[in-house]
Amino acid sequence: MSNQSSKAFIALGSNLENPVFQIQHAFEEIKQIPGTCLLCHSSLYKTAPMGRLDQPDFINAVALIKTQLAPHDLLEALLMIEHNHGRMRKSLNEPRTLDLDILLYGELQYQDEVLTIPHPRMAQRAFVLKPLMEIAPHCQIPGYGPIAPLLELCQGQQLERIKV
Ligand code: PH2
Ligand code: MG
Ligand code: MG
Repeated sequence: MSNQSSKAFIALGSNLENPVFQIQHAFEEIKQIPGTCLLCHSSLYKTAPMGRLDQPDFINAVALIKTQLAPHDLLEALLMIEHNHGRMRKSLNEPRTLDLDILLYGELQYQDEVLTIPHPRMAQRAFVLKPLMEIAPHCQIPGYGPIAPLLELCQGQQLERIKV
């Protein structure tokens, strides 16, 4: 753990076993990650599935954290939370109790076998960009630029902010 901290954005998604509860519980668990504080999170959004369409709607949100963990240590902590939520991995894009993805980590651009930052599909997904817009409207995605015009290009994607 470093004594410097970085800001990072995390995407949360769930479409199994009371998704609203899964996401709210995940916020609490993110607060418990060592060397990490949850600065804020977006509202919850009900979103139509992308990729594989024959699955339930998702609940999605985005969180902003400040962390002393390096990206791979943060990833490990997030995978542990997914595991605690009973996440099973049988096939790609299957329904899930909880998905936690690192979207951005400071200004970092990085890629290896397990981790790509910025998240490689975030710039095309309204279910990421809309909650991100809510908490960080002026945020820029390294390599892509500001998020508002990217969100404009996602017009057809259905999502609805929910009150809980
Ligand atoms: N996650 C995916 C694939 N498709 N669709 C929605 N609406 N929300 C998601 O979180 C999501 C998805 C793979 O991680
Ligand atoms: Mg994902
Ligand atoms: Mg994931």
